[in-house]
Amino acid sequence: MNEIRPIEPGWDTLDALAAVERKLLWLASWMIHHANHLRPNRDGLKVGGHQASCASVTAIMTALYFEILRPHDRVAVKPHAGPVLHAINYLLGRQSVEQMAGLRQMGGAQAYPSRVKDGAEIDFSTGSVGLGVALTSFASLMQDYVRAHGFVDPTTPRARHIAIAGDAELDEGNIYEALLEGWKHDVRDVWWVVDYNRQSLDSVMPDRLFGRFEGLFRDMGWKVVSLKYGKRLEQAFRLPGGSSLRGWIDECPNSTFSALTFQGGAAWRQALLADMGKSRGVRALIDPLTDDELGALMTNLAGHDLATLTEAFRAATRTDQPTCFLAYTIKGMGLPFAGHKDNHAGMMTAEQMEAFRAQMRVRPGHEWDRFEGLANPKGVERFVQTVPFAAPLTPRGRHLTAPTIPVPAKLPQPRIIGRKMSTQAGFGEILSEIGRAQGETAALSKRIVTMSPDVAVSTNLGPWINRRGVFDRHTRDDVFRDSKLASAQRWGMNPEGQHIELGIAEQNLFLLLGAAGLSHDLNGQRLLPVGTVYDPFVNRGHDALFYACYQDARFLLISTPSGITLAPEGGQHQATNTPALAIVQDKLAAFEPAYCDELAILMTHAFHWMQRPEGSAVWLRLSTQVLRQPERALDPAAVIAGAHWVVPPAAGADIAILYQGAVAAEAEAAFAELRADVPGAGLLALTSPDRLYAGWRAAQRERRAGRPATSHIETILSPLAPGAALVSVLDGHPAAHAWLGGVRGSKIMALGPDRFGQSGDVTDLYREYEIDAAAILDACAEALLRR
Ligand SMILES: Cc1ncc(C[n+]2csc(CCOP(=O)(O)OP(=O)(O)O)c2C)c(N)n1
Ligand SMILES: [Mg+2]
Repeated sequence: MNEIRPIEPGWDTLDALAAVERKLLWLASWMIHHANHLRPNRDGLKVGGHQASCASVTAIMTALYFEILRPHDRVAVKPHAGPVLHAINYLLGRQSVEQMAGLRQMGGAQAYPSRVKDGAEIDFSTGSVGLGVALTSFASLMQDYVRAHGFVDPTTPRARHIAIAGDAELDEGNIYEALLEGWKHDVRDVWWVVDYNRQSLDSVMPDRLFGRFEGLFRDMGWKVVSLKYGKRLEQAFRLPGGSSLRGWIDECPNSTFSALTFQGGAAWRQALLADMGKSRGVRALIDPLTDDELGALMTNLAGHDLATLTEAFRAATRTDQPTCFLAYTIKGMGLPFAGHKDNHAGMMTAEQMEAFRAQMRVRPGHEWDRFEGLANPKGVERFVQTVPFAAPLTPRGRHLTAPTIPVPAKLPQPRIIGRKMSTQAGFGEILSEIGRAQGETAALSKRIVTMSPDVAVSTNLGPWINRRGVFDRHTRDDVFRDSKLASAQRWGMNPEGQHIELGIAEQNLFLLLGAAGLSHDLNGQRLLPVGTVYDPFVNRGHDALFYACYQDARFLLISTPSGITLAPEGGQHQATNTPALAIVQDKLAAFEPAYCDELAILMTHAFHWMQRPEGSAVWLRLSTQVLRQPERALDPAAVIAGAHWVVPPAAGADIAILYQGAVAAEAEAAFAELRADVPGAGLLALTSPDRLYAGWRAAQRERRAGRPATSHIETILSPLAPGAALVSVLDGHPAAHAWLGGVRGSKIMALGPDRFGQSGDVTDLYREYEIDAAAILDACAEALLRR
């Protein structure tokens, strides 16, 4: 099965791979050493880096990148192996010495691979362990999606989606959520290659864990390929005494194996002879070997054996079943702290590095040279140029592009004016109208893909789904419909469907939004993903949301219903922190409309903004609060910028009421009374404290740079008297508004629930949490008095 190809007389591909592996081990170690010891350190902080983690996975990455991968494959590399990835790209001519020498320095290579900061050679950012691994499964699902919808030329080769994972990543719960979801969707073209060094950050893993992983993966329909021993050990096992040796290693506790690895050949000999010196054939196996040779034999695990690795990867030709390779490795392999339980952040000392340099035959001053110290540098150079992965995916790197999908100036809209309806219902109706795919919206409609973690119907995605169908690679009938049982919801699945239904796992929603939101870049096909989730459970998936934003994925998040307005549902379902979260999350433009006319403007904007190079993902926080929809003319630019006057203040007015979202009616009621006393007062609708704050900060930066700039919030508050009182209200923590007082030095009374909610009706809860009209009026009175 193995295809060891001669390159030149006496030299074949395995020799070349071994040379590359050696070079990568040196470069990754040197990069980290350089960052920590050879650069000026201005703040005295540890720079850090993971030489042992890199050494653990170097052979695996060598085999993959220099033999197995094809340019269209997509890889998530475990975060702490970033330096190996940079070294690989360097050997392939796609990374600079400056970047590597700047590892963990501003402007240099990032600590952990970053799509955005490290540029176009990185397929997936990693850093929060477990997420990059799971993302490969969702990215593969989205590959199937774009192909099933006919967006991709079917002759384009399918990408394998590969995660190179640390074994401790398998402790993360999101891995198992992703495995289950992957099973449901019958994912394929996925490989997870586990660097099975049986060490995490703190220590050696318990032995009891082994065997669990294999069973778990198999239960989820995966093929598991356990790669335990390298060729030399396998050969020794076949000799007399070999079966005893194998039995001994198989039984050896992880911590003993690690400790012996660290201690080296003499310790191995002592342990082996103590345990099986009398077993037939064992001495004949061991005695002829020097200590070094014995140490090398005992640590000849498959994850460091290029022949075993390439053979196993090449043999995995089935694409229809995801495959997990459990490749046994030693953390720190080839370095002085190999196997030591404390080696995670361990770093070679200057003396150890010098010894390592001598071993690698690297001359001082030539540390960054590509092929320095190799026996056959020219041969390796030629080999590197011919590996399949060396063919660039695009001339600009691995990030693809896709044209923008035209968005009509105005989305088709249901009749809204005069009706009593909520923003959540409005969202469902607008999306349903888009789903008709008539005229100008046809193109937009085709590229929208919705997704929800088991809350599609209760977040009003139902009408859209009825029009566009549920996605599945296989056609599955809707049993209720076929049996003529009444249901408002069609649930037949087919490859043309445009809704992806997930189980209740919010991390999966955000990972899928992340994968779908990178489709333009990964598949060269733009999608407009729309995900719905209950607002409080944004918290449940927040790390994955943060992760999706960090990768600059583009999607529309709808969180609904929200706040204590969920009244009877009680405190666990009432998130008050999300409006503040919306402000502080980068690469996510967040809005909270109160009325459906604002919502329509914001949805149109979202489909634009998601596609703009300078844009971002968009978040709309919606509500089930029913409000009578006004007839009025809105300035879309103001709604998008974050605030518009419902009733503009008189010039020099002393007070304004500001509201956000579902509490609009309370603000209006309070305002009507306030106006009787203070005729010039203003009523301001806040559609996005997030955009207002971002705009204010941007204007401040401009002004500091000496350029004139005025932000929307400064402009819109400018008719008020200097120091005018602001009374603001939202169904969320008032910290989201507190900053508004700083814009013009106004007094601000920010109202909003700042304690856990509870069951009740809106009347009781708004009173209890002081966001009803009476509370707003009290705040106005206090604010005016204090002036
Ligand atoms: C979500 C998350 N929690 C904690 C960490 C800190 N951390 C970084 S690496 C690591 C251990 C990783 O062990 P493993 O995946 O086995 O990697 P390896 O042994 O190959 O270094 C931890 C806990 C992290 N990066 N992400
Ligand atoms: Mg590990």
